[in-house]
Amino acid sequence: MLIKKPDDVLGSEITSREHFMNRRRFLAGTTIAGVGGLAGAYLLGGSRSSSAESKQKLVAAKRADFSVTEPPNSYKDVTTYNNFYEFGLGKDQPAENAHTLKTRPWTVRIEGEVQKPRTIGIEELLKLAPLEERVYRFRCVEAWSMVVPWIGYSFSELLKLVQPTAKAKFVQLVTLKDSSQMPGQKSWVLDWPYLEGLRIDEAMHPLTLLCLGLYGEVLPNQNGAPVRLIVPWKYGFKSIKSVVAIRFTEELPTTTWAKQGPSEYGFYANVNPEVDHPRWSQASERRIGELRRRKTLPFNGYADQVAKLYQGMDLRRFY
Ligand SMILES: Nc1nc2c(c(=O)[nH]1)N[C@H]1C(S)=C(S)[C@@H](COP(=O)(O)O)O[C@H]1N2
Ligand SMILES: [Mo]
Repeated sequence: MLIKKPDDVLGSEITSREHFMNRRRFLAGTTIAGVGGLAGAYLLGGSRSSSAESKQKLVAAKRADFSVTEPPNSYKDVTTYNNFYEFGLGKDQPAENAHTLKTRPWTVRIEGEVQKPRTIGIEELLKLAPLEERVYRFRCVEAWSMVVPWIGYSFSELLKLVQPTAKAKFVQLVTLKDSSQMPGQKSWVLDWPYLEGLRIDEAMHPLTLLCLGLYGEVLPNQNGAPVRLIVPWKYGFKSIKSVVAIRFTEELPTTTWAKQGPSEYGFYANVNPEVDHPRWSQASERRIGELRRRKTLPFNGYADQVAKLYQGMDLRRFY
């Protein structure tokens, strides 16, 4: 079952859940009426206006084995409380400002240590593998969290496509750099473009999501349209938005936050309640929409699936 009602659910979350269930019912209906035997994902079309009602819908099969049963945050929470410094530092600024981002046409360059380097368009990415809905916990390094019904497929589908060479030990991802579309890049807040990276085994882990949508539709611009990464056991800053390049490398790649504040933000950034940020505790978190704080879980609750990737590593040193 998708959702179990814990006693600490707030009114806003109950509303969001109804909204979510209605949406799912709507999508299930269109599947039967519209496409019959077409397996996996397809697109319903729709206009490219920024209003929530007219966003391109995505149909995705629920991936229950990869989903938490906690209630998702409301669509409003997920799309108005954001971190996306390319559009300002305030949580409400991405929703206000990200309409200047043009998400069509869009291509992603896949290069470096791969046998088949290539550039792939967003329409092809949307069809590369069946879309799945995965309800993940999402934990920001600033000690707030959400639960989000993302849509996408395992990042490893891309690895199958380009076939990394034996030298590929890491992967670096790069956000668009264009200050005419991303006005925040006019100020030197970060060293643009935003860069992130993973070890190749982390990138291959099935939980690592190439994310193309949320709540039954393509990603809103403020959430990193048209394509981003979601790594649910790591702090949110690893989940890089609006990706234009993916590079396979032999050496550990540069990442924006590790460069910005190496004593505060490590390359691994695994959620770890036992390793505090130098300026605040990571032992607990505020779930957006809730009053009581929750205890933060090791690897954000995904330890059973991912702890083995880090066996023998000192996670205080490799934070
Ligand atoms: N390009 C880019 N990606 C980014 C960020 C950013 O500022 N720029 N912020 C990161 C941080 S700190 C978080 S918590 C998440 C927020 O994702 P959300 O707004 O969809 O919740 O995006 C991450 N990816
Ligand atoms: Mo974050």
